[in-house]
Amino acid sequence: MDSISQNTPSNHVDTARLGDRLMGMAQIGATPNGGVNRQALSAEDAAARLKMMEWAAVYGFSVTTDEIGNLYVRRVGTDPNAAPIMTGSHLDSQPTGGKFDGAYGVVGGFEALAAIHESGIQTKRPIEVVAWTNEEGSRFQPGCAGSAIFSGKDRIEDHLDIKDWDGVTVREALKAIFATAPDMPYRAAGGTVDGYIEAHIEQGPVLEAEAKTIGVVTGIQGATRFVVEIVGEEAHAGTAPLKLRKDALKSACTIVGALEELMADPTDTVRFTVGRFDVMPGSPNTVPGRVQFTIDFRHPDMDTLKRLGTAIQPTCEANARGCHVSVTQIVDNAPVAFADSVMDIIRAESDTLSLPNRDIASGAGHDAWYMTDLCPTGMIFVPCKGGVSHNEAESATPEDLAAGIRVLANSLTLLANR
Ligand code: HGY
Ligand code: MN
Ligand code: MN
Repeated sequence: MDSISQNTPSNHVDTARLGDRLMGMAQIGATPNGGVNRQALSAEDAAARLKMMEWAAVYGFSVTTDEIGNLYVRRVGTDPNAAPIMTGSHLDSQPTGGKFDGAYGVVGGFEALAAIHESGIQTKRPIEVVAWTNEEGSRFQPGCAGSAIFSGKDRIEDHLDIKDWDGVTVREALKAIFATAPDMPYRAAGGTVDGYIEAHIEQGPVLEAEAKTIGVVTGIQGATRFVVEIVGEEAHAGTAPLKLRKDALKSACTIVGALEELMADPTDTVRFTVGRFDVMPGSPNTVPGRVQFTIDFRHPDMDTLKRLGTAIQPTCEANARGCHVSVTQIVDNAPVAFADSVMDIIRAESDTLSLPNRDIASGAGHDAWYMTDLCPTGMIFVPCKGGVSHNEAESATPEDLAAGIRVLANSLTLLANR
């Protein structure tokens, strides 16, 4: 393994600077409980992108965007025709998100680029840090919009007319984002990439429990998402006899109970979540006529994902209690395995830096899902406190965060000189 012998970029990763930038980013959309709410394509998202542009200008890195608003910060290589090496993650967050989910991969990716720059190493290939649009899928469903369009799995037309919960479309939200940086150069989403590594907090308890600093991520489990709509009949809470009601809420509760039974798993491997549940019209004295809820269902095994996934619709229909039920699948991501060649580099660089590490599978979804279709892809995990994430209490130590970026900086440099 040709590791970097001379002035290695990892020596230029600055723990304090990385921490300051992460805390600076966390100020954008900061919530009173110490988390962030930076919804995709919101004013907060726009402010986060502008901050990336400010940092990029200091180093002379170029910044471009594409039709779905992905943001690319690029350091040129010596070979202008060489396909880039990319790193990155997302700046959008959950409504009660933490400071590090996504932001670590973007701000940390930038720190790696700055460290490579300060080391004076000229890489053959350009290196790009990307902030992917709408990874979380909490405002606009589904998520991973930016990486899915970049990889060609989705077309931009598949996303532009998607509405958020207030009826705003992606198209309208994008227009507002582009207006905040009208002179930003454009490029088409997509193109050849020679390698991708994403740094992310683990969002689980394993690394912390085993006192490992680096997770060499082996892949991501399969994930599916469904939207269930139940239509009954509004009625007067005081007059309508129960036997005549088509109560969408009661039907929804029966359905969710039946789905819980379907998904019961003594090995605790199935991940089944009803995360959003809307009751209409939502008046205390009107029998609910419509309920819409989401199902997020994940599993590492493709057959189980298929078997249980195909049982969702009939289970909903069998428990409709006289209401009309429709089930729409909006995410269907098979499990992915990362490239051995990238995992080997991450592992070797962790060992070179004497960072305790282990292989680990990702339970959470990431933009790296889609990059596996394009190029050798990998991820670097670092521990987070108690494995807590998608929660305002999410936290990680400056030392672990910097260690992950040291491995990233050296790994990107090796890939960019291949
Ligand atoms: O849902 C996920 O796995 C990711 O955090 N958006
Ligand atoms: Mn994330
Ligand atoms: Mn997330």
